[in-house]
Amino acid sequence: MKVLSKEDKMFWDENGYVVINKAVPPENIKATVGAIWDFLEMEPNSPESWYPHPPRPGIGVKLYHHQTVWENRQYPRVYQAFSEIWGTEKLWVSFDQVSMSPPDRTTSGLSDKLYMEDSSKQPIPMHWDIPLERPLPFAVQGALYLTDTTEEMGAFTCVPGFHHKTEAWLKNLSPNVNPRKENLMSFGVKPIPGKAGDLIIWQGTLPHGAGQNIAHHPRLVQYISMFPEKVDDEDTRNYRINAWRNRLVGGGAWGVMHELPFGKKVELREEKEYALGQTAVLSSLGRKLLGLDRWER
Ligand SMILES: O=C(O)CCC(=O)C(=O)O
Repeated sequence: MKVLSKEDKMFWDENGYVVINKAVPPENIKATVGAIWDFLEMEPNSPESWYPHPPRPGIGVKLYHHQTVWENRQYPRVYQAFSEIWGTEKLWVSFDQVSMSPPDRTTSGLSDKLYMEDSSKQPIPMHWDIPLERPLPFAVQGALYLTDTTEEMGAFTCVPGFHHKTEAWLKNLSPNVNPRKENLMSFGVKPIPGKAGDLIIWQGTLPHGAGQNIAHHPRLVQYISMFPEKVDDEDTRNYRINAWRNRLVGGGAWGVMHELPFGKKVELREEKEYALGQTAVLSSLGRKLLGLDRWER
């Protein structure tokens, strides 16, 4: 049974992103949300606990290998969506982190204005994660909403359709201009709302970021991407298995990038999850998505 309808595929081609509704079931969401709050040592209903001192460096949460995070990665509907986009079943999954963006607090209290013109106000300003040397590579990224997310709640934000123009835009920039420093907001950014359980998948050439949260509830997200397995790359396979088995940080924050020419392996580190966690149990699909078992050839 296909996950992406004909209309979804047309939407993907035209806009550079697509939303997969109910990509994972409510019990997965509940478990992941609980694990994130536990990991952060914060109370979901206690706003005072959301703003620790010293402040968190960003919205990212270094939870990579918890059982529930793996349950979402190995959920068949999530995998099916990526495999339809790539046109192959032989995929590996990235081990990206999760995030928690609390309502934006300025020194004078809760902010109530969405800064649609100033990307620097966003917790993740508009950017590309791919190298911008041409020809641009094909890469896909994904964000699984773990909370119902309105436009004002720090929704994923992108410039729909710009993936068609990125290459030409780069070509026309004068050589002394850094494309990553340009004001991407002027291209017409759009926040993409969604329900808990919705998975947004986007193309790497699409400028994107996390919007500012001016609502009253935190937004929680798990980042998930998949890419064709690296056949015969034993080094990367062992690196991935080690990261999963020992719950190490660094193994896949750039998982998607390992496919790309500039992808480099980040040194794996033992942090909080290493001490706290247990190695996640994988399904037969999960074992293949990690690289523990090989896809049939
Ligand atoms: O959190 C989001 O909505 C955007 C995430 C993002 O910018 C990224 O994964 O590169």
